[in-house]
Amino acid sequence: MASHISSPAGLRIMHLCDDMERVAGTELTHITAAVRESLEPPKLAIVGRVKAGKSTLVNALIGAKVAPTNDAECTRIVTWYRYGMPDSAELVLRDGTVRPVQFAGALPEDLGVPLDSVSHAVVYLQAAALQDYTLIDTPGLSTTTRENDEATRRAILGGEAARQADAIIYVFKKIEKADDISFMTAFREASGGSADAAEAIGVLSNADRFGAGAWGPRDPISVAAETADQIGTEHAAHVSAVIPIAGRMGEAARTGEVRESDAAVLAGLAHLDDDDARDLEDGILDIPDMDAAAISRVVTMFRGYGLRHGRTIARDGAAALTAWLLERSGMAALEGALRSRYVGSHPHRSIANAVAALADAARTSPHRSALGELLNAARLDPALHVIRELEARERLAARFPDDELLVMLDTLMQQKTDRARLGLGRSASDHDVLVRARECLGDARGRAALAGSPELAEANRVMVRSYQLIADRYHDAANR
Ligand SMILES: Nc1nc2c(ncn2[C@@H]2O[C@H](COP(=O)(O)OP(=O)(O)OP(=O)(O)O)[C@@H](O)[C@H]2O)c(=O)[nH]1
Ligand SMILES: [Mg+2]
Repeated sequence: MASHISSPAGLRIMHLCDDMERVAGTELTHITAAVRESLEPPKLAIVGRVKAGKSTLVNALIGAKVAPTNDAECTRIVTWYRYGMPDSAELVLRDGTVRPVQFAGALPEDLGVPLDSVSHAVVYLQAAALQDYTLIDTPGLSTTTRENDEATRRAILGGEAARQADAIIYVFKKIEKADDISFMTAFREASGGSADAAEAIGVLSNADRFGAGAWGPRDPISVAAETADQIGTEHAAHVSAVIPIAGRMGEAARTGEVRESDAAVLAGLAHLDDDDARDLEDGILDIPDMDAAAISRVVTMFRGYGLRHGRTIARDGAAALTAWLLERSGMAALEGALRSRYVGSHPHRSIANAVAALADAARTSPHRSALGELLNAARLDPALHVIRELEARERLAARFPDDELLVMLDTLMQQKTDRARLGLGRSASDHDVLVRARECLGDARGRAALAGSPELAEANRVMVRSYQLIADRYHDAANR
């Protein structure tokens, strides 16, 4: 199976589990299995009625067109998108067997087994978003094919899966229907009603076609925002928020579909008034001196909203047009909401909990001294320094909730590169990183010496090591 843990700390814990199993045999496997599972990113299931725009949203979040989308009913099996390399896929059958399946940018049309024998597919991709959460794309509810509807209910509500999905992204299309609400209620019940498992966030899709549509008198995205607020207020018991999304625009932006030539063609249509632009979309206007195939590609890509509002922006080129699509699509708002609700400090807390659980198990084991050595070595490993940062942060926050060191510790823990941890830009040289790390180290050492409380002293001592570890990483590189 492809490895799906991406953080150095997560990988270090996986190795620790391997090492402890080697020493203690099967005695510890129930603990190590639970620990391994706790390190996995939260699983978010995207559910909703057929053709609501679920797979389009999955692609927009992943930043690649991997989930098939179509105007006809399209997603046939529940598909998990997980972080992993190399890009690959496997089928998990209902009898529990797992078999590899070819993956060349998409799952094959013919899976080689009857569809009804498949529980779900798992696709491994190296996409940054999947480091934070696993996405589960599902066939539409209330579909014309009963089997698909049942497959979704079984996957999301039945036995295993309701517990496996940590939260759902519920995609409403237009106004919510009674079915939508009953499905969310069923999910909440199937997950045992526990607050964590029953989380749901709503997405109101097709925002670019709301109200009277892209060519109507009001901006459809504003109309969608109002409707999203109404649904959110009315169904606050079921969804924590409802966010309006133009998923197709988000998908085009995030997957880098817009070429410089597309921007040029769209900009070439800027002189048309809205009526003519609309006629062009409806195929009843020809523009003789422009390439018909290029126009057709652009009209299909920017259907409606982009064609009406994007033509002037297109003059600034593909990058500007992509940034505009992204902004109008609402994707950033959705990603922010997912991050704050489901990612947060989760990785560090689960790392700390994992070590605590393994230490507990080791204490009562006949192999405790050998296991204790493995644990100690792991605790001293730079990859797990983040646990010390988290513990120092929690102790400090309990006593001084507004202390400015908390922000510095958060930056150290949450940023993914050393440059960002030090507040430096991406263009900073290795030498700059080394100099800055040493400055920060000196400051932290000074504060530790003068600290007026044990919590402050400890937080600063932990930060001394944090900056020392960064300096060590850059010492050789900077002197080369
Ligand atoms: N204009 C517009 N079209 C969208 C949007 N989201 C999806 N679409 C289009 O709607 C069609 C259906 O989208 P899908 O993502 O396949 O819908 P789905 O919910 O996954 O459908 P099933 O898997 O069959 O249930 C596709 O042609 C998409 O391009 C959107 O926000 N705006
Ligand atoms: Mg789909």
